[in-house]
Amino acid sequence: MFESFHTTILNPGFRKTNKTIKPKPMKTTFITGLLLVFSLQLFAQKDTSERALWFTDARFGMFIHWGLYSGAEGYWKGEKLRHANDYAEWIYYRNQIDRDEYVQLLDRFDWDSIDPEKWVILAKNAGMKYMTITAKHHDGFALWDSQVSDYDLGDHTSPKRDIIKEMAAACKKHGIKLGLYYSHWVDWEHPGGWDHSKEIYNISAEDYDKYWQEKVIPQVRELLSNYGEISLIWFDMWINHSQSIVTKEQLVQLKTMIRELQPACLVNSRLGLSMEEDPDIDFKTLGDNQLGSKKEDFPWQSPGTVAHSWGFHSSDTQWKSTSSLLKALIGNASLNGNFMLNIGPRANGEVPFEISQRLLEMGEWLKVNGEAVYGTQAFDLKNDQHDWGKITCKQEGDLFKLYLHLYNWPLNKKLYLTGVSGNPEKAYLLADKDKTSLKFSHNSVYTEVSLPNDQPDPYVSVVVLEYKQRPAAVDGMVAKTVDGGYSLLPGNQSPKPETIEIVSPSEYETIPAHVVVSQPETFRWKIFVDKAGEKTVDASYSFQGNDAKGKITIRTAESTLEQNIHPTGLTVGEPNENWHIEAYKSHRLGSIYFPEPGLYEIEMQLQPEPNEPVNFQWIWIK
Ligand code: FHN
Repeated sequence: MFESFHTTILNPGFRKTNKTIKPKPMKTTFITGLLLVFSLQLFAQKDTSERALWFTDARFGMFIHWGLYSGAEGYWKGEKLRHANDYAEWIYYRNQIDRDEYVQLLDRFDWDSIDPEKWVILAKNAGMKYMTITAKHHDGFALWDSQVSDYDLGDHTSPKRDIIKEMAAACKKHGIKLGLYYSHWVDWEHPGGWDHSKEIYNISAEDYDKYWQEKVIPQVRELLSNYGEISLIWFDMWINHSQSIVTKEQLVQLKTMIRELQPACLVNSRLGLSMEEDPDIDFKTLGDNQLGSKKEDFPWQSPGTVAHSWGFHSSDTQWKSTSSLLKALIGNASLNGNFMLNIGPRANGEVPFEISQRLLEMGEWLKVNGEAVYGTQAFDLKNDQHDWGKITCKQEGDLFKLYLHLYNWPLNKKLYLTGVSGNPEKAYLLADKDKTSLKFSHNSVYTEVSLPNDQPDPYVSVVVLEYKQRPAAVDGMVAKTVDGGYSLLPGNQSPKPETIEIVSPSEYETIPAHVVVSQPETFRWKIFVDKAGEKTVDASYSFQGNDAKGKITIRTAESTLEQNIHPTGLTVGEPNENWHIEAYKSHRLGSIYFPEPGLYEIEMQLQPEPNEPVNFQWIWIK
């Protein structure tokens, strides 16, 4: 028999205001004879400053890499950019271009057709709420009429063009927030700026400070003084200041000036100060194209590209699909994150068709389903809890909504939600303007929704569950999968073991994630069984002994299954390559009868013989 079954119920991430709300008192409930301890805590996106609230609500923004490099399109004097990582905006440095010759790329710009308002309209139609343009990238060339440098658009166009001014006007007209990218650390044109050749030739702190004081500080001052409201300033240093020539004092000087000039302007962590080091940083920027993997309570963002290169590159064909871009946005939103998607327009201002097509498709989807993205929060279930997709949530007055983003329409037209207590009032498809009720049932921590035959949206469809009371996330449940089983893994045990060493997949993932069990060990999981009945139990492992040895035992409150651990031998990892790997095989252990619907604890004991370890992969119950 098992002892009490303790489950922590976490409050989902609904945010109404950014005030701290006191947790409700503990409440105890009995379900099918098992004791549940409900402990409510607030898990909203609470570490968001007042000035960043618009940012966490916006979720989706446009990034624009456009500058002199856009005229090169990845080639200089007939030669392709000298790096396998073809970032077109790096051509100045990679191909060792002369500072003044590089400006001749402006000859390729068609100023009659360049119109930043078109980019703003595209962003709007794509459902983006803000834009960040490269005011100055690493090449040091300013896209505005800068008075502190002659390496700028004002000095090289006639009549003078000022792209930042044009962007600011267009953003204001269309209600889009404007952000500016400014490369502060790296500047290839200024003799005192940092370029990576200085790892060889060095540069004095005095020279670098000269660059800082005569270019960075006055240019950022110009940007924040002459163009109205700048909603964010996006710096781009991908190492910590301690590893670089920039000093913390210089970074703080810059940030202090920004706070004085525009107190509401957000500053990202790529300034070179992490949010841990300086809590005054407004949001964390992850790596390029790096998506979130866990819920955070502070604001964060992934910069992503539609293609591979950030600036336009004529031989770049690595277009990401609309579906993967949309899932990047939804996935990040489901973890309280933002997604800023980059476009690289050409030198005539044109946005490549492959980019605009994808953006407009995302915009179409957001027109119907934007409610499930904008202003939503993460819900406190594990990122990979359900195999059908992701969850976001929102509070509207007294109404609580869960948005279930279905990445794949279930073949049996049933949606299984495991780990949410609270009975929904209503279920409907977000694509259905009439909000026609979908049939659903709810029991304890399990909700099942009956879906129509056809998926209503392209890419992802959203089912809304409405609650009169805040639904709570139940920590540690193994969800029912789309095909009606339970996948019990070393990593989804409950309670979580204090230490567990999961060996990551290796050999091109032909060897799956597993744990090496060398002495008797117990594993525990929690599942919710929605119908009484018998279920089969399989175990997958690799065992390299010569004959059946040791024991694997599965127990529920009512039943026990026991079997020897069988040898699984080797298999061929890659045909014709003499590359042999341990075989992981599934073994039927038997069947277990679940006498009534309810929460069950499953316990597994693995008892290998001394010096004969078994590599355990999973238990499958169905
Ligand atoms: O070097 C830049 C690169 O050109 C591009 O601007 C990206 C955008 O996040 N940032 C740097 C690399 O991380």
